[in-house]
Amino acid sequence: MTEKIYFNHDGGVDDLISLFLLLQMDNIELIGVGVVDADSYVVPATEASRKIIDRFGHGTQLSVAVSNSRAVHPFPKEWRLAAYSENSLPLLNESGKITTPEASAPAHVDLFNKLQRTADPVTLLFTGPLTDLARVLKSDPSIEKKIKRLIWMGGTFLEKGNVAEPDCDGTQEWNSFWDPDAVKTVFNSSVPIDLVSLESTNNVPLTKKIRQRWASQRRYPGLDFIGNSYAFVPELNFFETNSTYYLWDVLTTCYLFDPSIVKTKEIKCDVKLGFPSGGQTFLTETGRKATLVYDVDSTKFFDLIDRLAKETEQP
Ligand code: AGV
Ligand code: CA
Repeated sequence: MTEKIYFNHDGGVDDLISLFLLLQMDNIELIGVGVVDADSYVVPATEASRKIIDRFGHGTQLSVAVSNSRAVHPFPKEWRLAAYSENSLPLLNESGKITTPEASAPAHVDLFNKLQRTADPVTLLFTGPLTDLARVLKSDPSIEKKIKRLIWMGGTFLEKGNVAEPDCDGTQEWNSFWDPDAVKTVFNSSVPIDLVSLESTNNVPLTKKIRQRWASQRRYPGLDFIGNSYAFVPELNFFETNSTYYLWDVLTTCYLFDPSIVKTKEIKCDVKLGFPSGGQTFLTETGRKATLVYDVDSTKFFDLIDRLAKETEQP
């Protein structure tokens, strides 16, 4: 049976690649897409999403909903700008028009409506902040029963997160830091959660070697799209910097397709609120249950990306 998926992302380079990969998966049915103004500017990120569905969606009929959720802690502008580059890729602009429409409702309402109308429970894939989901759960807690599970790229239980801002203590992961209260609201629900946190994503940095692997296969349009998209962000060279890119969301999306590429364990966790640790996720016996993805078989992972991207079209 195909699994119904609603995808809420925040327009980063790996969010958009995740959308492309989702459209290649034959074991899922994508029922909705929402875009948040977080690690991107939402206008180009939404247009790019619509163009990716047009170009790589194999005729999938979808609309893309724009979120009106706003940051508690905004992302650095330098990172958000990549959405303009993505939206300008010649590969996405060959036809000069966009067919996939923008949804009429804002993203949290679009999600709510789709959950209300569904007969079978839906799996939620979130690769940005949880704000839209928190708003849905607050507006009607009984909607929970329509959610099969949430797969979220966010949080970390390591000592060091990936936020380097003056108003935090450096323990947070960015998607959690953007809106800590939203994480708390979702943790307080009884929705089953799979967390793809920095524990596993730290094992899959973007490297020169992986760029070369994609470049040498650019005759496949899907791998050309992936290689061009990652060209907008820096790889890991000699040491990690604040901008070093990892395959955070792409790992999360591939885990949905094939959980055998990762290792998981059951945990109990909570999230801190307020200054200076707001957004820090931590383990506690009194916390909520979650499944933590903490390791990945990188060979299987990169092979899977190739396989999905090559199936879309032969050169
Ligand atoms: O914390 C990881 C999340 C993922 O959803 N994002 C990027 C991925 O889309 C935020 C982020 C952390 N470090 C970054 C980020 C960086 N160096 N560049 C861009 N975004
Ligand atoms: Ca993201």
